[in-house]
Amino acid sequence: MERKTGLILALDVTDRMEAVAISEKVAGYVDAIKIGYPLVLSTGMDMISQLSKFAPIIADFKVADIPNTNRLICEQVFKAGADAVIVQGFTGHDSLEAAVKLAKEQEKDIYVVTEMSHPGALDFMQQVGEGIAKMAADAKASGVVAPATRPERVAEIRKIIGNELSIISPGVGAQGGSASDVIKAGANWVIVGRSIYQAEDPAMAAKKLVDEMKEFL
Ligand code: NUP
Repeated sequence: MERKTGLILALDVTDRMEAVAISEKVAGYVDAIKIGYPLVLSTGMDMISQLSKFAPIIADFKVADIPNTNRLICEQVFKAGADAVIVQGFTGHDSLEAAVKLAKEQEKDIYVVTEMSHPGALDFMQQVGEGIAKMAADAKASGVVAPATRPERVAEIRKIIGNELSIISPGVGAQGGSASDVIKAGANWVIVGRSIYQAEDPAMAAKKLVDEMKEFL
């Protein structure tokens, strides 16, 4: 994924026409569009190829299975036209390696969730976040997903993974995180959903975020 703006749209709407309309409006401000279960379950997998004409597509399916099933899932998602898949890291090295191997064969990307951005991530996930980050680096994943709600954790994770891997970071806006703060802490991209797609003017909301991050990229 090429970094031009540092912004990834999280398109968690459930209506096909709305998804296309928002993508059209913000395409000039985003480096990728992240879609997940809300949109794909309501509209179908062909939504991926339909939106891929606006920007590269990151499929946020948080894949979390045994190696063989991880590989089978990623195969289908890439076949549908996605450029990247988000997988969970807590399933361990072999599950991750199966996804990364397939992605490399197809010149696609795998992003690994280290610890999530919501408060409940402190219950279990945070304790293993650093180990997952190290595993993602060892497996040569393209990058990790780390929380904009905790820029200090993003800075920690950056130290562990070095500069080979990217950090894509959700939690800006609706979840309370700041785009410029997390970019300063070491994220390469922010992932933003509601603050853009629920805004009266999504293009303006996206532009504001891009302008805010510009000097720190
Ligand atoms: O830790 C994570 N936090 C998170 O919010 C990992 C994610 N993949 N996400 C996703 O990012 C979440 O599912 C949603 O699609 C997006 C954030 O959306 P919003 O809070 O900006 O609306």
